[in-house]
Order: sequence, then structure tokens, then C-alpha cells
Amino acid sequence: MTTTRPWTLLGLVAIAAAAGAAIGFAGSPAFAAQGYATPGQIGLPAPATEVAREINQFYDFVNIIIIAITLFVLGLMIYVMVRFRESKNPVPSKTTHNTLLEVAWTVVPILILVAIAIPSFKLLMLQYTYPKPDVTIKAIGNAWFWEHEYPGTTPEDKTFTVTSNMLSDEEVAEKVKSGIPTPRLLAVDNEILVPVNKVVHMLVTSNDVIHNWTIQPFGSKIDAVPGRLTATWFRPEYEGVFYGQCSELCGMNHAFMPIAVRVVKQETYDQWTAAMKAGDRKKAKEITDRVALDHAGIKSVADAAEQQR
Ligand SMILES: [Cu+2]
Repeated sequence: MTTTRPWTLLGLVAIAAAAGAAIGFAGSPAFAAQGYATPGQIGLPAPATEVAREINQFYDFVNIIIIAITLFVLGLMIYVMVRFRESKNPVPSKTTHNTLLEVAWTVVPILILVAIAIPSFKLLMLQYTYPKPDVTIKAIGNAWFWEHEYPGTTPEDKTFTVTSNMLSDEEVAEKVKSGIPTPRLLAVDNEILVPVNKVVHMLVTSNDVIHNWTIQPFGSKIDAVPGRLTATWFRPEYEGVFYGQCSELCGMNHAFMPIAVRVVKQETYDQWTAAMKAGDRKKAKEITDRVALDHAGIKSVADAAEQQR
């Protein structure tokens, strides 16, 4: 039976905590386009909702525990290998039981699990307690693209559907040329709009196989199951475009069915939905294009061309 000096353990925990904190501090929303990895990024994408923020904090918290345990075990192993190597310790001890140690290595892991379980259940409660919605949208997974239906409530208040397909590399290059940051494999032809700081319920289903509706900066990830309706909710706290991908292996073009949600001012959202309900897709597209330029910090396409020079 050996004793680890307490300062050794404290030192290991301090190193682990510092590493965890460094992970936690990485990534505040510098640019409005979120949901994909950026150069030099450590950790998860910047959160845009309370749920995502809580997920990121929980991720960092668990990471600190993992790092601390790993370093502690590594430290013990190195200590044992050096201290009890054959040349220094030719006659090994025959000790088999140590009550205090056995109680400790049972109780400590239990305490660690309880410490993880409490914030974990709190997070699940937050994710699955749906606040009263301001906007309800139905996402429909298809092999291999997404449709989003904005259901109307009266004959005048018409239902409309937005069909989103991934942009080709040529289309992405064209957009980038016009000054709008456009990520490959994530940008779509028709983005869906939601108002900022409003509760959105996303009802999710599928037309064919199981897909998954995911926007990581929203903390939303839910299976799209044919013949069933699942739901996720989010309340984005700032404007911008948020990308996600189908996250359930669904077939050949699984990697090519991204989701793009643009979070805009209520006023812009109202104009866009009015245009969509009136069947004026041209006007709706103009609104989307204008807000995309605005989010990219560009006043007009002419300005963007100027910036390129
Ligand atoms: Cu899919």
C-alpha cells in the first residue's frame, strides 16, 4: 500500500482545470455565420441559444473531469512503474486488502457520477420543456434534401413550403465572389427565415427514411422519422445564418442535405412570410438576398465588388 502525496494530486487537477478552461473560453460569436468549424477553433461552435450555451458548458465541465481522471491515472501508473520497478523493489508486497482505499475508490466515482448527473438532468429538462411557441415550422426530411413547411392557421393565412437543396461548388464560388461568405457543403439555395429572440418549435418528420434535423449552435438535434412527428425548440439570441446537416446516416447523399436557418429581425421575417404567403417567391428571394448581404456586412453587391478589388 502506498500513499500519493496530496500536492501531486492537486497539481494534476490544476493542470486539468486550466486545460478545460482554455477549451471553454474558445469561440465567441465573431461572425454571424455559425455551425461549422473555423480555423484555430477549439471546442464546439459558439452557441446562439440558451440550450446550446448549457450544452457547451456541460461539455467543458465533463471534459475537465475526463482530463483530471486521465492525468491522475497516468500519474499513478508512472509513479508505480518508477517506485516499484524490479531493481528497486525485488521483493513485492503481498498486501491484498485495504478497507479505506476500497471504500474510497467506490465512493469517489459515485460522487463524480452524481456531479455529472445533476447538470445532465437539468439540461435534459431544459431541452424537453417546450416554451409557448411564437413560430411553428415543420421540417420534412427527404432523400436527399429538406423541406420546411410554415403552416397557416386560416384560409387567408396560407401554408407555404421552402425546399432547400445544397449549392454546387460553382454556385458557392459565385456567391463567395459576390462577397457573401458561403461555406461549401452547407450553403443551400433557399434558406429558411426565423425571427430573432422568438421561440421556434420545429416539428420534424420524414418522407422516406430516418434523417436527423440538427443545428448545433441552437443545441437542436432530433430524428426525422417517417410516420412520426418529433420536435425540437430554439430561441436564437442573435442574427445571422446558422448551418446544420442531416445527422442520421440516411443513404447515398446523406452528407449533401444541409440545413440553413437565417435569423432575422421580426420586421424582415414578417415581410418575408407575407411575400411567401402571397406566392411572390421573387420578392421573398430579394428579401433573403438583402439580409444575407446585411449579415455579411455588405451594403450592396456593388460594394462587395469594390471590396474584392
Ligand atoms: Cu438524411
